[in-house]
Amino acid sequence: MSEHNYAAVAKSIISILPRKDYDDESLGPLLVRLAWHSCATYDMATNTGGSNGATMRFRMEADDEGNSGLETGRMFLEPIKRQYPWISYADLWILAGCVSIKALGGPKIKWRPGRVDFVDESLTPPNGRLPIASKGSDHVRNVFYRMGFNDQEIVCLMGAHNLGRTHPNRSGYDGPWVTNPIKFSNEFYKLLMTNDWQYTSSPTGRMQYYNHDKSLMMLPSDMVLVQDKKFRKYVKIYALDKQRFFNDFALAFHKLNELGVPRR
Ligand code: DDH
Repeated sequence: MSEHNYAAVAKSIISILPRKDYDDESLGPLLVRLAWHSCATYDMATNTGGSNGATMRFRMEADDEGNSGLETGRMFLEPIKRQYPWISYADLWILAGCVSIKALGGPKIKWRPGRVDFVDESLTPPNGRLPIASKGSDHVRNVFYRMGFNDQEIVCLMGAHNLGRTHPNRSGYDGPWVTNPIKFSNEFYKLLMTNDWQYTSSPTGRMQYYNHDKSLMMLPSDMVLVQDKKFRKYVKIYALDKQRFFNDFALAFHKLNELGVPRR
């Protein structure tokens, strides 16, 4: 084991999560998305991208349209990085995501240190590898198959949309997915199975799904999970069995955050 005290870093991250002046009063969902997007550039065929390198520090990746808003997440972690300068950004961002999922009532995610921060900016993966919310099942499959995931893992990972919300000033979409966006649960799947969804324009003109009183939303890419028969099977399973969702999610999120990380 390394002499570095990662448990202390985790504790410090937990201490900054509650925030009265931010969204639903927790930074957790934003930090989960930061961890996800630092992994989601992975390409199995070339073994490039992924969380190793923390390449979102570099302008090109930071400016990828899909990463809009994540500078705020990185900024909130700066005091932690200053407190523990020995931890790499790459490890810190993933640790923050894992710790946030647990702190918001989700499963414990296995996490291992060892990611490094690339100095060479040319190792930044190309833009355009992140999923696009307006696209259909082919696109969703292409993105996740590129990372090495199967249909069950896709549906399971998308369950992270039990947390947080979309922001008109970031993605252009509007609203949270579930009634309590700072509690990890399987409500997302239960809601997907209802027929309460209207395809309507958000205030910024983005087409999305709202429920009857517009208090909840789904992205077109979320709705794909019930429109596509092969995906829908897993939505049903996770809607009915919260424990199975938690167990599968812990495995899939761990797999996600190990993609492209060199291990002996
Ligand atoms: Fe997501 N996501 N996501 N997402 N995501 C957004 C927010 C959050 C897509 C689009 C969006 C995953 C998959 C997809 C989280 C976690 C995960 C927003 C809103 C959009 C748009 C951003 C904003 O306006 O602030 C698309 C498309 C996909 C897809 O794969 C097809 C996955 C797999 C995860 C994961 O963590 C494993 C979280 C958490 C949020 C809430 C962020 C917040 O600030 O709150």
